[in-house]
Amino acid sequence: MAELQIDYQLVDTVLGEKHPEVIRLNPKGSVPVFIDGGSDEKDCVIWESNTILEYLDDVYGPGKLYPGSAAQRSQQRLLVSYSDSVVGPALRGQVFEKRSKPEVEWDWDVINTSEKAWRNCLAQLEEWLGDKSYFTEAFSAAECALLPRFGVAEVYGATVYQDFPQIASWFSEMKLRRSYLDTSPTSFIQPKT
Ligand SMILES: N[C@@H](CCC(=O)N[C@@H](CS)C(=O)NCC(=O)O)C(=O)O
Repeated sequence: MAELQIDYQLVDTVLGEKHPEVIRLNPKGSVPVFIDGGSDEKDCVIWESNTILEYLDDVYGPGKLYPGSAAQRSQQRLLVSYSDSVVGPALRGQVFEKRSKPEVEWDWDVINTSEKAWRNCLAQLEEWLGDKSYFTEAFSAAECALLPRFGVAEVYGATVYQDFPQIASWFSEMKLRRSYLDTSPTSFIQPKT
């Protein structure tokens, strides 16, 4: 939404507690849940991030999040799916471990397993990116899906740069985008003591 410069209202959920509206609106109980109240019909409620991206592109920026040919758009959809089903789960172990316990109690086996899975993702992404500035010909939903993962990786101390020069240069460029500056996480969520 920041990328498309759409006004939006964020409703935060408390870590570890399901917001009653999330339970009511989403049978999976996951976030994000997106509500577009500006539609002519009734409110549009969407609860999968890939479907949210496609809806935003359809309604607010035709071709801005999914630009290019059918082949390019299919690559963008594959990258969004990879971000959701492989990259997110790879990082989850270390993020959940670090935010749920004080540092002295961290289980380094969990963190190291997650770090290894994340580095495998970085190696795969490095190959797909090659020497391009974006994963496909232009900035797209692929960047929108992947960049928040990198923001989270960075604040939780996962590898972001080492050994992956193409990804390092892509990320340092992407970090300058207004939408990234406005939405990226700036601090690690501390466990409750
Ligand atoms: N495929 C879903 C994944 C969403 C997801 O895993 N959300 C996590 C937070 S990042 C969540 O809601 N976890 C809490 C839960 O599932 O109870 C999407 O893309 O929206």
